Amino acid sequence: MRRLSLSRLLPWLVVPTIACSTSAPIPLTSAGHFGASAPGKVRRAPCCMRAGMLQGEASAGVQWQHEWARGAVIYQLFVRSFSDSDGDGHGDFNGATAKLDYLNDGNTETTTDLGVDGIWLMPIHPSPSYHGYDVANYEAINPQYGTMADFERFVSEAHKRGIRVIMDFVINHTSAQHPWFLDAATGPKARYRDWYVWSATPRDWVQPWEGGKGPVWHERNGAYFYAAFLREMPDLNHRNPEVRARMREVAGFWLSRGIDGLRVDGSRYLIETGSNAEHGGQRDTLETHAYWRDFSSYVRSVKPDAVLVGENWVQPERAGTAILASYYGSTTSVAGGDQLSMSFNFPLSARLLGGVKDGAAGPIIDKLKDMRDLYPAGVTDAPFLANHDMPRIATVLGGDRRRLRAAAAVLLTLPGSIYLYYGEELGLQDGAPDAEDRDKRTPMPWTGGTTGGFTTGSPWYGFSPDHRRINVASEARDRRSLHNWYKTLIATHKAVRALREGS
Ligand SMILES: [Ca+2]
Ligand SMILES: [Ca+2]
Repeated sequence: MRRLSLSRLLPWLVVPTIACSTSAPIPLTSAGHFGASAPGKVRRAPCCMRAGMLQGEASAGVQWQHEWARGAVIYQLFVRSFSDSDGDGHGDFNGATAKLDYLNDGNTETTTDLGVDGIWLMPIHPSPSYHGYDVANYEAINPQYGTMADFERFVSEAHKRGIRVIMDFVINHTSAQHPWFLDAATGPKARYRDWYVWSATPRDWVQPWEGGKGPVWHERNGAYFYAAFLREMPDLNHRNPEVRARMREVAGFWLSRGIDGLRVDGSRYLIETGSNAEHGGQRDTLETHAYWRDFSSYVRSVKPDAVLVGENWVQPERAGTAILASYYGSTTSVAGGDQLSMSFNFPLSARLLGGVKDGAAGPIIDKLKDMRDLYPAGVTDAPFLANHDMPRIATVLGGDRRRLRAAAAVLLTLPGSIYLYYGEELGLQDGAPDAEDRDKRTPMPWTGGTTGGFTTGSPWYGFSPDHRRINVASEARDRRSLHNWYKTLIATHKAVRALREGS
């Protein structure tokens, strides 16, 4: 086991606002994996994980082959807000394809591109919402984003440049407009009735997260359906073998079209067994872990080099990290974990933001220690600063360039698959403070012009403030811009094996 000292690493990168409060080394295993014991040896884990392992250990599966993901830099892209090719004001696949060279031109000699290794596409399917997290047809492309041929060309052009493409897989629930739900809601004898979760009587459960107060049982035609998030997003019944088979089919449909991985939305909430208040049964259930073990085994069987990235949104404390650890599952029969191959590191994100804001590395180091103690050996982490559901980092840090540079430097020296949120590399802020989610998802400013080089028409939503200064064209020209700092950090991350692999 080699040792990597964060306090030695950071000054080398000239991080101006971080003051290390401790010089304690962060032990990592030789391949930069978290966990101090040998691969294959199961470390401390929550009881739900150990119980789940018994079943997983019985069936040795196909191994993951996604070594590419370790140290990869992946760019979260909202198609609607990235680039519009036809002037209707909504970003689309042809627009995104035209901008691929900005992300990675596939030529290692050039320094004009960001140099990312992958893209995470937020939902791309037909949906009644602008964001698409309520899918109305899992095997089609949102017509506002283009055609299936446009999508396939995007993936093929990305692959030509060495960019992998991960897509959002919204599996916990469908849209209330999905034909399955429209049928299910007609009555108890409907063909798709059992594809959703029904109760003849109302129940007083609430949303299963900290501070969750919203109701989750909603009346429709004299019965009550379960929806963890919103009435418009009814939960699928993943206990139903037909639903399980159908969602595997959906995953296979996209993996066979070149998709390199799935980002699974709401992955803690798949199968509910009782009220959260009384039984903790609306999240992290044994049944949910068993589901991911089965699903993971299926994905490995059809595309072993794919990744499964979980949105397990947990609290920043050590207990939250223990929950993330449990979603890797067992590493005994499957190296890297027999459930989700990684989870977004929400606890670390909170510590990164807090640490950079306060100029203190201690909370970050403490979290890295939690991970070392709790993660199974040999797994890959998925660190990030912020995503589409969180205030943008530039907003949190009040646009402070020194702190933004520090945040980027810490992020891009962490081991794991590193996720950037589009516009983060520019210092893009939210459209309005404390405003609605759309303000976290504003159009990408390519230039300082009225339509920002995003569209020739009228953008579907307003730009974030100051886009005449904060845009790709002007930052590309400025040697000292945040954009150029990101490019330098990504290039360094790729060139230095110790940064890429953490050892
Ligand atoms: Ca368009
Ligand atoms: Ca569910």
